[in-house]
Amino acid sequence: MANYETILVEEKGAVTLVTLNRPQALNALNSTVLKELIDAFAAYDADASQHCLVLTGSEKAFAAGADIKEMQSQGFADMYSSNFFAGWEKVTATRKPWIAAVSGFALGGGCEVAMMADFIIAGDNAKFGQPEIKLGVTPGMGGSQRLTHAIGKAKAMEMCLTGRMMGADEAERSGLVAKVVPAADLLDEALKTAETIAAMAPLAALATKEMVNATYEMGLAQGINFERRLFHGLFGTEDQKEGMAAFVEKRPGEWKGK
Ligand code: CO8
Repeated sequence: MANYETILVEEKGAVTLVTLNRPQALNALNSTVLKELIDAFAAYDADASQHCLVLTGSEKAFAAGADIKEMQSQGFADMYSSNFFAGWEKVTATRKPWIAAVSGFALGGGCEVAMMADFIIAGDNAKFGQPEIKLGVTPGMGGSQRLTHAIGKAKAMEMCLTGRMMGADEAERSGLVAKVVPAADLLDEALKTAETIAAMAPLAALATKEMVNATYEMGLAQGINFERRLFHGLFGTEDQKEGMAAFVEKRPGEWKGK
């Protein structure tokens, strides 16, 4: 397993656990973190033994944002010519499922990375926010779009314009997180959920992710057609035969990923 400077990567059975590990900066996302996450996520996607990934931080902070100290001196030309933050699209291109397990602060880029996950499980101490306006900028890693899709315009606009933080209960009520668990149980709960997903037919998991994400890009009729085509396609797999035979024979399915 690769040796990283700012993240820890462990394999727990079929689940990859990635932990952001810059405690001195509350896991602020600098270019090293991005580079290492791109590498770790690509390795996960390519590893046939791994079927779900959990991304987490520390108890105090999932991530307190993009690294302000790294951005501070940059000008427009630096940002524009390097297409700053475009690398995150490589993380969102991950085809296999992954979960963000959020404890403590998920602010700015931290909230945005959590929202890149397929879903978020939050500790009851989680705090989400897009405080960039307080720094004289705006969300820059998808926050204005993903937060609005997740919680609707009124709340997203209020969050982005005031920079206020949203607690875990409000985040669950608003549809930002899938579930809230006691902070002390967060990692166990997230790993348990990841194991459940990892035990499913791998091709069906890929297709599920692809079709749910298509909602963001397609109208209803086109999206339903897309879903149906993927559904039809799964009838060409051995796992569909196995899954339906296993149901009829009242036994668990044994997946081949074929
Ligand atoms: N970047 C760099 N360092 C940070 C960051 C950050 N985002 N957040 C915290 N740190 C550092 C602090 O500077 C401090 O370091 P030091 O001890 O060397 O001074 C250390 O982490 C601990 O932080 P605090 O002492 O501040 O801890 P507190 O418990 O007092 O406060 C907070 C915790 C409330 C989370 C506070 O740290 C905070 O407000 N952090 C900044 C939150 C923020 O504004 N995030 C948004 C950043 S901007 C962004 O994510 C996207 C920008 C989009 C730009 C688009 C460009 C294309």
